[in-house]
Amino acid sequence: MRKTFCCLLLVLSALTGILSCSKDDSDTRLSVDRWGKTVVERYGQLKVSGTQLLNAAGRPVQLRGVSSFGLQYEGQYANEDVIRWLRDDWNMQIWRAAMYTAEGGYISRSAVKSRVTDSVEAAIKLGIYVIIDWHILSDGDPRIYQKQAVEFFSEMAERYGQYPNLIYEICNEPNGRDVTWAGSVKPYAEAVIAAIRARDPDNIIIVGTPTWSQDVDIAAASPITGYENIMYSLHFYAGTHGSALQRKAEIALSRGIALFVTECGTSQATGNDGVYEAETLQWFSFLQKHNISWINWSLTNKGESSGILAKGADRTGKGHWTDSELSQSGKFIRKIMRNETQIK
Ligand code: DCB
Repeated sequence: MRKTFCCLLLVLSALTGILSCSKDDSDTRLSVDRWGKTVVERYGQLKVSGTQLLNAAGRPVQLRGVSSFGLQYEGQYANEDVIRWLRDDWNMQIWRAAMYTAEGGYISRSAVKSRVTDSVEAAIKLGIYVIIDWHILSDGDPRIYQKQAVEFFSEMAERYGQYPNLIYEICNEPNGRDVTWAGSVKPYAEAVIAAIRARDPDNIIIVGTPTWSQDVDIAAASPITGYENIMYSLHFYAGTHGSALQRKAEIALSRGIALFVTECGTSQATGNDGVYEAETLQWFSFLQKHNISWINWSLTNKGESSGILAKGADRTGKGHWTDSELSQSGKFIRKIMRNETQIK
C-alpha cells in the first residue's frame, strides 16, 4: 500500500514537472529566473510572426519595462547601476533609451549618444532587452532629420546589430496635421529600415505611427512590406486615451500587424495629472489579452505624475531608491512589474 502510494506520488510529481516545463509560465514574467538565467538567455533572438512577438523557440512573449526620461535632461540614470537595480528590484525585462532629437537632444548636442551606447552596453551585460528610441516630438515629421537618422541607425546597427538584446525604435511619435502615414512616416521608415537591414538582418524594428503613435489602424491598412520583424508603436496615456484607442489597436491587429507599446503613462497625455490607476490596469489587461509588450514612461524625478521617482529624489544616478523616493505611479508600476499586482 505504502509502495503504491509512493509510486503514485512519483508519477504525479513527474507529470507536474512535465506540465510546468511545457507551460513556461513561471518564468515568462521574470527578468532573471530562479536558475539565474536572464530574459535574453531564455528568449534569445526575438522575431515577429503575424501579430505576435515570439522568442527564439517560437513561443509568444510579452516584455515589460521602463523608459528613461529625455536623455538630454536626465541622462545620469542611463547607467549600469540603475539598469541593474531596475532589473533586479523591478523585474525589468527591457529598458528604453529615449534620445530626443530636438529640445536640446541629439541634433544640437550629439554627445547625448553616449547615454544610448551606455544603455545598450549595460543591457548586453545584464541580459535584458534595450530599445534605442529616436525620440522625435516637437519635430513631428520624421523626414526633417531623416538623413541624421539613417546615419545614426547605421552606426548603431553596425556596432550592436549582432546582439539579440537590441530593438530599434525609429521615430517615437510622429505628429502634426500634415504628417501622414503615406506621405511622411512610411517613406521615412522604408529609408531607415533599409539602412538598418543592410547591417542587421534580424533584430526587431519598431515604426512610430501618426498622431503621437496612435494611428496604428492607418499603418495597418498599408504596412511596410519586404522586411521581416517589423512592429508598430502604439502609445497611450491612461488619463487621456481609452476604448477608442483600444478599438484602433484591435483594427490594426485584425489587419495583421504586430504592435508594441514602447511608451505608456499612468497620467494624462501631458505626462501630468492622475495617477489613473484603474484606467491603467484596464489597459494592461487589454495588452495582456493581446500579448502586447509595454514600457512605462518614465524614470524622472522632475515631479510629474507619470514619473516613477518622487520629486527631487536622489539625483546621483545609482538607483536603489527606497519606497519613499518613488512616486505614486512608481510604486504602482513597480508592484505590477514585480507580479505583486495581478493583471486579469
Ligand atoms: C509623449 C512623448 C514624451 C512626453 C510624453 C508625455 O508626448 F513621447 O516625450 O514626455 O508623451 O507628454 C513629456 C514629458 C514632459 C516634457 C515633455 C516635453 O513627460 O516632462 O516636458 O515630454 O519634452 C505626447 C503623447 C501624447 C500626446 C501628446 C504628446 N497626445 N505631446 O495624445 O496628445 O505633445 O508631448
